[in-house]
Amino acid sequence: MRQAGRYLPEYRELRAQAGDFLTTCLTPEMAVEITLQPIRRFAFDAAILFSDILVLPHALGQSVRFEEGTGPILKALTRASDIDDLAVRGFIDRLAPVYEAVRRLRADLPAQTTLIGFAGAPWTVASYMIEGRSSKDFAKAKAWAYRDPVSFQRLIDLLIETTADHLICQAEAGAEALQLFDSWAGVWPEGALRRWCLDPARAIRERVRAACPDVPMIAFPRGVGLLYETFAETSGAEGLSLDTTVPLVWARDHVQTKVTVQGNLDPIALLAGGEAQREETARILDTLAAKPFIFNLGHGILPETPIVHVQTLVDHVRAWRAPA
Ligand code: 1CP
Repeated sequence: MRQAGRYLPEYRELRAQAGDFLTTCLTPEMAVEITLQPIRRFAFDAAILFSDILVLPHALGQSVRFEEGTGPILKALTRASDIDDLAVRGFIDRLAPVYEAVRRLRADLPAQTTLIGFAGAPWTVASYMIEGRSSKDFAKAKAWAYRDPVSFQRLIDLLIETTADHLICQAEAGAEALQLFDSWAGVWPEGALRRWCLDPARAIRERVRAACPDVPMIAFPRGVGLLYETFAETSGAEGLSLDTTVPLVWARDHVQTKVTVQGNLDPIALLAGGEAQREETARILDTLAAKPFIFNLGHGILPETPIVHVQTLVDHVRAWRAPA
């Protein structure tokens, strides 16, 4: 969950010297260095590659840039024929620096530190491709899917294929686990959620398994509520990343019985620190840590988070022991 980033002074320093954000992602030396920064400080059990979900639309020929303070800006797809203009042929070559960073990281990381590769899930990536930026209501992307599901399916299918290839290349370069981020899955009603989020996750899982049978996958269908259980049953993912809103006792009884779970500390509890952080962390550990479980946040760490809160969290989790 974004363990690198602006809450670390060494990250801010490197970014201030580096070029634009996308170039930083696509320069192996920098991607490697930023990935290692939080590991040096906290010795987490796993390192997540520093990259972004939007390197894929960039590699497909769409104009993508990141603006300070605003976030990503893309040249939005506005009609079905824009999908046909995407440059699928050769897209993987344009992502070669990502795989080079993975290879170097696997060589540089301590052997016990798991390296996680990742990609955005088709719906979340499609939402940026159609909205052109972060959105509150996803009206353009959702309306496209409702009005013209045939062309929307074409975009999702293209993203299933290219995302699976992108993940397979990361695994072949040395990623030992893969995470699929569907950060905006929670905006759909049930039927659409199954079609645009669950089915694509399963399709990607199957493609990746066929190429790399031993590499586990963690899905993050953020905000899907009760459908977390359905994801556990049918997505094929070995792990599910629980968002902050998922009730833990329910998750223990309905999700953790089927897959490994990770989560779901509120990033704002970590930002606030103190008693709230301590209580929330203890509640998660006491409810979930007796079965296959990875301690994590429910969403990305916020730039204003004090580093000392992260260290306190790491110490708390490492000191936890199952009740005798
Ligand atoms: O630990 C890490 O840094 C891992 C690398 C990582 C990951 C897994 C980054 C670097 N981005 C992501 C995934 C990502 N990118 C997601 C899915 C996870 C999530 O929901 O957080 C999404 C939606 C994006 C798109 C994105 N990238 C946005 C828009 C978010 C929104 O609200 O619409 C933004 C602002 C970024 C920039 C970005 N990517 C990564 C970092 C560290 C940053 C911040 C850049 C900076 O402040 O310098």
